[in-house]
Amino acid sequence: MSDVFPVHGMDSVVFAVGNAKQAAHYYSSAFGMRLVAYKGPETGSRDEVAYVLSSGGARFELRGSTRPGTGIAEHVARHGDGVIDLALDVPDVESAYAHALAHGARGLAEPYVMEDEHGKVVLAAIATYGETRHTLIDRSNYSGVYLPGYVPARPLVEPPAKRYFQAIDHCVGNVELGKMDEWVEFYKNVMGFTNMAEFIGDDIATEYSALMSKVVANGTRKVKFPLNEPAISRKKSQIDEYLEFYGGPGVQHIALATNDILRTVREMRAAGVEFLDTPDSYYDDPELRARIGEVRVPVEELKRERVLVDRDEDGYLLQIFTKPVQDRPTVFFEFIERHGSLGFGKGNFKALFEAIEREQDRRGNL
Ligand code: TYF
Ligand code: FE
Repeated sequence: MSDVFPVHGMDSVVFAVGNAKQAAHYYSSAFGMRLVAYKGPETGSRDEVAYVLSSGGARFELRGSTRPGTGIAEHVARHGDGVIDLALDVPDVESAYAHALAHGARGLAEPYVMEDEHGKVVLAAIATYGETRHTLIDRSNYSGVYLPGYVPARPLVEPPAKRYFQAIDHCVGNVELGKMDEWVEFYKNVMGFTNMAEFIGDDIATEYSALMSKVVANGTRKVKFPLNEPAISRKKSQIDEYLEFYGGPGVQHIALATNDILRTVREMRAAGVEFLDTPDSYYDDPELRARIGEVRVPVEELKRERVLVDRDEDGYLLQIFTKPVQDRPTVFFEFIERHGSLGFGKGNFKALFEAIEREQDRRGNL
């Protein structure tokens, strides 16, 4: 079967932030990321600054502005800190862009080339939910640190002896009530993505989750995009809370793949990162113990770090969620250690959503 929209993987996640200089410090000191590239007034970029950080194959770009009225400043004024771009590494930008537009995508930038002494990069961009975009990028003929216009940069702090995560596992979008299926269709038509088995339907939604969710992925399953919409519920859905505070649809969480979630959580907690709490009863439940069977560490160690565990027919996964990482109750992160399972922690949805709702209550949600 031929892939209509070949994708190698995630290229980077781009954030618009109110203060990129301080955000770069946070992602260095608390997420263990390594600053690799920079642009700003010193390098000829008068209005915008950008810090590019990496951890293994995961790359974040943090963009800020030096003055009012820039695209970044206005995005931050509307949405607070948030994700503006889920950039995709594609082998052929022109054909990907043409395919996307022919199948209903809104173009934001026609294919163009950026060049310097390190070679050339081909880019294009299409719109997705809210004000989020997908830049399509091919840097296979480029050997510079990031893009033309950026200069290499040294780590801001000594990176940890072992990185805390090495890849972007999935990126989740929150869309408006009734729009989830439209966005699922968008990814199917425009990118040739297909549904993954894991979803939260109205049966689960009404019982405890207050959201519905479906997952689309590319053919190799390297790029996975779950999409959430709010469900009618007793209290305000966590998705409605996001939509209200973000000011519309946008990226809800970025899941980062780790090989040692216990160390990652321990060290990140020590650096001041806040994770959602899980009650002791989750770990003491005999049904959970029976369901998960043997995992690589005793359940007591998971309990100590509040790490969740789920098992399906393919294997198991360990996961944990941070609290929102900016002033608004919007974007958060997930850390995930997969051992065979391709799922998203379906068995944890109840415990997870109860933990999220406890946080919503603390923020005064009715
Ligand atoms: O990505 C996922 O599907 C899981 C579960 O609001 C999840 O991480 C789903 C919705 C949500 C928070 C987590
Ligand atoms: Fe997730």
